Amino acid sequence: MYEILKNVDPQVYQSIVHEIHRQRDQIELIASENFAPLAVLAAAASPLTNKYAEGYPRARWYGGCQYIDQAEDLARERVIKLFGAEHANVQPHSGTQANMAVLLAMLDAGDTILAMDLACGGHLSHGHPMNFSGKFYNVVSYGVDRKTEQLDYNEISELASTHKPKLIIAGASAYPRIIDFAKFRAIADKVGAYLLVDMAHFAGMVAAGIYPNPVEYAEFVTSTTHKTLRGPRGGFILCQKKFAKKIDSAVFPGIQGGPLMHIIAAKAVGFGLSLKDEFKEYQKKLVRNAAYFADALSKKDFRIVSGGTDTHLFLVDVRAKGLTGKECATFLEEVNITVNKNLIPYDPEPPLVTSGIRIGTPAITTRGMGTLEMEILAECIEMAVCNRKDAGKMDQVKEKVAQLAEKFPLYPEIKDADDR
Ligand code: DSN
Repeated sequence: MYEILKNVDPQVYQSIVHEIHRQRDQIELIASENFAPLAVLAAAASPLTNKYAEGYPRARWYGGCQYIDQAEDLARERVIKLFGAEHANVQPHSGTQANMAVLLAMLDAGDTILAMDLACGGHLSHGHPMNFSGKFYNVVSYGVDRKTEQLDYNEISELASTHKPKLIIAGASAYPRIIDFAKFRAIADKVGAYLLVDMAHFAGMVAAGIYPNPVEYAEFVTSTTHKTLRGPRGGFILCQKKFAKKIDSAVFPGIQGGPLMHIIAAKAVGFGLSLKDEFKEYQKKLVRNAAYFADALSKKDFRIVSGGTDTHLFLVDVRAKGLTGKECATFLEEVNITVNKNLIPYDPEPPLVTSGIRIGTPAITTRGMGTLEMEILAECIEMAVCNRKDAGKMDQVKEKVAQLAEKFPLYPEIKDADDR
């Protein structure tokens, strides 16, 4: 598959081959990652990358767009069908750019937004002071209840009444519970605010009908395509028809130039696959795996933030094991288990240290793992954490992880990556 690259650019070829092997050999527990199907990779690597297509189907600035128009039409039609939306823009290069476009379309600089604090599970583009969203707008943050570690809708309602935001953002990057969109809608209506739901993390579950559909509640819904949705890396926006023009103009020419047509074609392929019954089964399985995994770790005295999960991810407070999140992630990487360190709510540690790790099941479920493997992985994590200074025991965990990786091969069709 990469034979041509091997001859033309052996250095980049090596980097790709090593990364394919890393993905095959490690157990990927980063909640925002997944393994895109080969058909998605094929579209993403196609000559559509060559085409400039500023504008939208049948209204482009360039000639020769008849075939890439078909790809963008397919992506839009499929994502509209998948989520029951009125309008879709599939051009945002990422989730952050999808959010940026909605804020640009609907707000003036200095307007107030109410959004979840990154430190409690929110996202950088929801108003972090170092992000455009925190620099251009007046941001009021909500967190989670200190005791339950879950959203406190009364607090959100009070903050909305006090600060009268023009737009409220619901959605998170590290919140394991189902978000009550009806409550957010009622709060937004009470203060006359727009509601934006960023469903990047749980979009796959929404598509499968096992998580409430934010399209029924919010004027704007943004997402990425590569997390639970298992498409190529990218973003999209869904909105009510009456906002379509504003949103489309905010994406182009507002914040982006030429769309990435190869990625839009790959999004179309991903959305097509998400419409199939197998995808629904996959989503049910990854939620079951996450619940089982969290429970298995909790039985080994790991504290699970908020007591569990309803979704594809959960947070583990690792302080009781005498570790910071950063140390825990490092020890796990030594045995080929990949996680990210993550702040837990009201974390006393700074963001580069943290007291927790975030674990997600999208990628391992794509590899075919089920509840039995969740039990094995929980054992591996406990063994690595408890025996981190014992090289012999760490080798044993590494071996167990290697057996698991071998049992669930990744991209076996990519043959020439075998010579490292
Ligand atoms: N959404 C972030 C994550 O969950 O990893 C990346 O921006």
